[in-house]
Amino acid sequence: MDASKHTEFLKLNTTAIDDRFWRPFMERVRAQVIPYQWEALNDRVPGAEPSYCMRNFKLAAELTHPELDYGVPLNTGHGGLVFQDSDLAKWIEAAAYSLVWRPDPALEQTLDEAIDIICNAQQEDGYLNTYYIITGMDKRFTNLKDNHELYCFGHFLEGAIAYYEAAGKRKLLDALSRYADCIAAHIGPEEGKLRGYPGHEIAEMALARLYAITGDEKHLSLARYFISERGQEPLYFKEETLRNGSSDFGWKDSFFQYQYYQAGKPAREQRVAEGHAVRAVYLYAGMADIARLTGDDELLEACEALFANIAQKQLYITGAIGQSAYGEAFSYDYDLPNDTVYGETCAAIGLAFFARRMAAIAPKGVYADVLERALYNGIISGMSLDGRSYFYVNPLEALPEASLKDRRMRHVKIQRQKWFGCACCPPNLARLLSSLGSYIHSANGDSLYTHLYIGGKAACSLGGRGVSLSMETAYPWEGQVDLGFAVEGGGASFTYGFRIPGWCGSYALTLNGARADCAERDGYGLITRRWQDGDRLAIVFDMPVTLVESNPHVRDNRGKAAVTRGPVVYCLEEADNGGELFRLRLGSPGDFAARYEEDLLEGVTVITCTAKRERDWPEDALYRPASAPLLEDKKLRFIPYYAWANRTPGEMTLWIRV
Ligand code: FUB
Ligand code: ZN
Repeated sequence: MDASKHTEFLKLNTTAIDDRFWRPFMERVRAQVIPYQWEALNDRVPGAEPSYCMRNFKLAAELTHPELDYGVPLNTGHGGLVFQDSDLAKWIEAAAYSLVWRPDPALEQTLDEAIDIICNAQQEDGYLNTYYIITGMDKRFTNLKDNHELYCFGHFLEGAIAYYEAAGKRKLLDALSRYADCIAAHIGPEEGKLRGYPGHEIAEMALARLYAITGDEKHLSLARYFISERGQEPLYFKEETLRNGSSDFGWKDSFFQYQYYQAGKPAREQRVAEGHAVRAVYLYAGMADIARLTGDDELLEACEALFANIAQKQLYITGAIGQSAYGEAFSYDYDLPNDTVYGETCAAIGLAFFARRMAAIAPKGVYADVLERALYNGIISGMSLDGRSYFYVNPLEALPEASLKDRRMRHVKIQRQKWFGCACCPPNLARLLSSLGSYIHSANGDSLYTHLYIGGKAACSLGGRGVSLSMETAYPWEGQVDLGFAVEGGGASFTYGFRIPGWCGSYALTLNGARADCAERDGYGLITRRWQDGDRLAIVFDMPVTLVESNPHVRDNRGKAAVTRGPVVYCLEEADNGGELFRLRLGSPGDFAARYEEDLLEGVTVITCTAKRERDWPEDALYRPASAPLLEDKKLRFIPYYAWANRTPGEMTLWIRV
């Protein structure tokens, strides 16, 4: 591994987003989503399924400290799912990031009060999980496979780190460090401990982040242990299941036995993404962290292979992953059905975590290309444009009647939902969007890379000098990016690398008003020079409408194309184009026109063209001898995929016959 190429993404507090496209999303999260989710966590949303989340913590605190009275009767049980705690953890994380973006003393006070309650629930030995505190501590750590204890720990640790970094307050971080010690006292390779690991990964990447703060080897080694032990024989999950009285999972040879948990093989031997998609990409992100921190080449090789498997064989054009509703899981290479797809919002978010970590290890365009694809399409499709409703499943083709009447399509909704019994996606979206500033640039002292084109400012140290970079752009609607360099002391020598998006066929560079050239490596344009204070670099990426086809192995897309422009993937909706979208046929890309419409869907570039539509048959038959179809002209209006289902509910399709 070439550690000299490693970079660190610039942290949230050294970047400031000021971007026409992203600011409304972040503002929605700050002004709508975070307050709404706080109400949901407190069971104060009329008509929504109760979350029980804060109630569980209050009850756990009362049970831990009998002198406390939060008004929850002691004889009530734990409410909601076994991993309900994670919803609060994600909310804390999102709220913390949003404080960096917009300080808010009232929100900070709400956080402090919630943290007091959480810490009051903590046990003497550091343990902190409301499900077991309420239902019986004797059962803790007995079902690591399914009961999400280490998952909730991981999410809480991420939340605690975010709040520490945002507000400089350590209370929750200290509580979680104690919880990490408690876990390490029970689980690990040493004699007398459980040789377990998380049934749902995330603790690995959270511990890597904790290690970055504490520098304490024990945090790194717990994370590394979790990764190294996974899938080793004797298989912990099998032994645990037998101990719990089930006969080897009940379903011998079933998919759920090992692969679902990415435990079919040791992590370093894994090459194909499999099992529950969110679990999988969270694991791979953690593996990438540990590979980077420990210089573990074997682990890196596994990460590279897993990333390539996803990007080349199991990735939807929208950045969605997890083809199968059964197990919310990966299925197999080139299986990319558009209507029955699962494509959980959390899975696309997890893929962004993985891609960002791989881009930090080695700036290669393929990583940030995937990050960008997921961000502009299959991630933000998860939230309505008013920030009040969410998709859990993100189909690429939707038919209202099928969602209503076909059981195989029951998971596919054509309207976003207000909340979910299993509400993993909305707070995940909130934490990603409010931390977007930390996905844009990475640096390593003598190089600065821009991975995403998002307007705003960033600061770091390069060539021994403080450098601040400003970026102005109307991306993703326009391909022009204007960069301004402010360099302390007048100048500094360093390499500036900008990603040449995979979708871009040609681009032009201007440095201080004069045409410029650059070296190209691994999908980045590189300019090494002595940068002067006030230097300006302009990049113009050509952004034509492009018809994209998929690899011939992808059976569901044969004879079809998707319309894209820049990083944005487009779709057709019934609201613009009428129903039975499957009857349409596209013409050549030359027919397409792109136009920005300020008043549509909060401002989007739409694409129009004249296509063909199959006419009705004169006869009332289901079949007839094949003949040349009768076609009529049909004007089409494409909208960005992420913005679908924000108007009258109806059909949607992304892949269209050509
Ligand atoms: O199991 C916790 C979360 O709930 C997963 O990440 C999601 O896929 C959902 O199943
Ligand atoms: Zn989810």
